[in-house]
Amino acid sequence: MLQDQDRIFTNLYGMHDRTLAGAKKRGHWDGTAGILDKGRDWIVDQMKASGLRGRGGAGFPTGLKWSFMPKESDGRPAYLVVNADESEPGTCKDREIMRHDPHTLIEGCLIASFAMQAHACYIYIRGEYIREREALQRAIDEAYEDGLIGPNACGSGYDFELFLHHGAGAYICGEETALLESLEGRKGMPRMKPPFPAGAGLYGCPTTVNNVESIAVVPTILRRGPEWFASFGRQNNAGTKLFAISGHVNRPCVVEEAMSISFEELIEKHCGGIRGGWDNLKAVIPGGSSVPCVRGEKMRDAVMDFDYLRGELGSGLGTAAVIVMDQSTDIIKAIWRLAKFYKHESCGQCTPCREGTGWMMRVMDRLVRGEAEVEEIDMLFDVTKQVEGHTICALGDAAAWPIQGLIRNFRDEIEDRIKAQKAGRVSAVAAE
Ligand code: L3W
Ligand code: SF4
Repeated sequence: MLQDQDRIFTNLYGMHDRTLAGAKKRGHWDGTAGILDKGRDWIVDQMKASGLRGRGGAGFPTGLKWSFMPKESDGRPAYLVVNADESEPGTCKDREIMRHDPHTLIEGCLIASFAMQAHACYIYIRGEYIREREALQRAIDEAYEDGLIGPNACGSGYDFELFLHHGAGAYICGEETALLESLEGRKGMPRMKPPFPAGAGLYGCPTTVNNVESIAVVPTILRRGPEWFASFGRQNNAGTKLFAISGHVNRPCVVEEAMSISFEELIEKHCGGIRGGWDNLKAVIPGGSSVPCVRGEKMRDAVMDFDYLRGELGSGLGTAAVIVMDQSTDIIKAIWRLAKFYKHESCGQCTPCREGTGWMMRVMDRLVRGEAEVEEIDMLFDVTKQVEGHTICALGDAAAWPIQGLIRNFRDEIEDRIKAQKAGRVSAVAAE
């Protein structure tokens, strides 16, 4: 288990003063100009050596992403955009950073922007996060007043502007190119990739989009060294990580832990165990709503990292939003609810997603009631395969994978419900 002295987010629970004075007492903004003095190549190399993989869901190596930015300016400005549009169901980790440790994020924005020679950075925050944007804006104002950001940031000679932009409630704006469209004032619709944002991003200029947590850990990695960060977790899954644990545990929480901790240890140490005990565990979605659910008995010994959850369990770490469901859960209805969510949030610009999410939701609707034919289970699986990989952005995959996980892991339960319905034994499991 991670020791207290190894935590990056020391104010995760809001126990300490979140103002600039409090942040400085905890070591933030200490020697920032000295870090910038070491140069952009040094910073990028340190980030590569740390092994940090993006914390927004995809796990793309952060240092490598930064290295895609042009070395020499071709006259276009470069931008850093921080994705704070945290909307993945079950996910509320970035919210805690912005509420309680905003200066960690702001300092990270300066250092990361400098490493990519971006003189402007935009934080795009989820529209519903009203208290968080107030807390963050206060902290940004404090940093400006103290000369930490703005012209000659931290006395480094580097000019740096930081802007907070509010989203308006669309999940799709968390997709990086839809976010850029929205930031430019247009409807949030994903762009085709390539070009990736590093080639043509905000206003057609070189841009890096990173998740809040990815940026907020940067100052500590550079102060304590990449070896320190890489000493947590298994190879290729380095670092400490925020886990947001919700559902049927005794104490839901957001906690920082070492990557690759076992699921059992995570739940026992921080959540007081599964509600009703381990025998009562039915299913877990280990990485936010976009990854497939896993049967409870396979999760107990699971290693909570990118490679294990994908390679061994066919699921994923995603945003590390761990949704725990006990035996009282109607798992078909739970996944139906996600299908409804993705249908609602599809931007509609590509046919497999626009039509497929509707199809999937309507079949799920019948499965919840047990009113389908058993053959429709395979048909639904086929539809998910028609959507997966055939869309402009990852929302199509995200809509398909939970249903695939349901069919792979709980086919028996779906069939039982259909049989029970035919025998007139289904209680009213209304899909409202
Ligand atoms: C340059 C290349 N850049 C990839 C960059 C790319 C992006 C990053 C990852 O989806 C996932 C999704 C959700 N040259 C590059 C390159 N990049 N190849 O690397 O890219 P990608 O395409 O693997 O993923 P993505 O489009 O970023 C993110 C899943 O996360 N998810 C949902 C997340 C929701 C939140 C939230 O609410 N905060 O994060 C959870 O699992 O389904 O699969 O920057 O440009 N050759
Ligand atoms: Fe829009 Fe869905 Fe296509 Fe993404 S996959 S661009 S959300 S229609």
